[in-house]
Amino acid sequence: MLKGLIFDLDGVLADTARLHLAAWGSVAQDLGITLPAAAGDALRGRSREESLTIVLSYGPPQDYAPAERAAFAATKNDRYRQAIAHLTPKDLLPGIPRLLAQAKASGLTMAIASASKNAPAILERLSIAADFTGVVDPATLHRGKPDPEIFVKAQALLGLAAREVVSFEDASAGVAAIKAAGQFAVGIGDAAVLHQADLVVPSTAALDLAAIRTAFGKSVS
Ligand code: B16
Ligand code: MG
Repeated sequence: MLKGLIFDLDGVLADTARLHLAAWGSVAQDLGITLPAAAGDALRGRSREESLTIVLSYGPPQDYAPAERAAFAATKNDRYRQAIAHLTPKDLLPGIPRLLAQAKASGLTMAIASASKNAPAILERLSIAADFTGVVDPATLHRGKPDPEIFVKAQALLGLAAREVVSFEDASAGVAAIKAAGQFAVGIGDAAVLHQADLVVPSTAALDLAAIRTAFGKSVS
């Protein structure tokens, strides 16, 4: 029986993936690196440290000292935080307010499984922090997505079993993490990229709790 929903944040609840990309793009520009179009997908769902490695891989090979890398990551985060300071509830992606309302009305409990250390601040800006029973602290994780750890921890925060939750992701690494956790995965985006998901919708506007329940019911019966 479906008892809980677990959400990735960036690219699922809010369109912050473009803000991450813009902040990395400006840091890359400072370093004389131009990010290719593929960078958007490559950076989706990756931790800040992993993202920096990906950004630097688009430039000429160079050995940066740990302090330099930390400074690049801090600059990116400063610029990203300036961008998220302007978020309001209007920045929730289409279909998300309705889905959260449907979930609350039917008594489902909800948690956040975001790799972002800025997730609590973003939830406050979007005025949805109170909707979630738990937010996994990414600082406690040993491994990032596609490792299942973050989704297993989110499920534990809800006190539920894998077969009682549905998890939502926009990144292929995130969908892989959900499946490795043994949970039902709803992918949001390109079905070819998110082929491991149990159900894929092209955008958040197409999310509907009744349709998700139907697909979930078939998977557990
Ligand atoms: P921060 P998600 C991820 O969030 C983003 O998709 C990814 O682009 C970002 O690098 C990562 O969070 C870390 O974010 O630098 O704010 O700690 O998609 O897992 O909600
Ligand atoms: Mg995401």
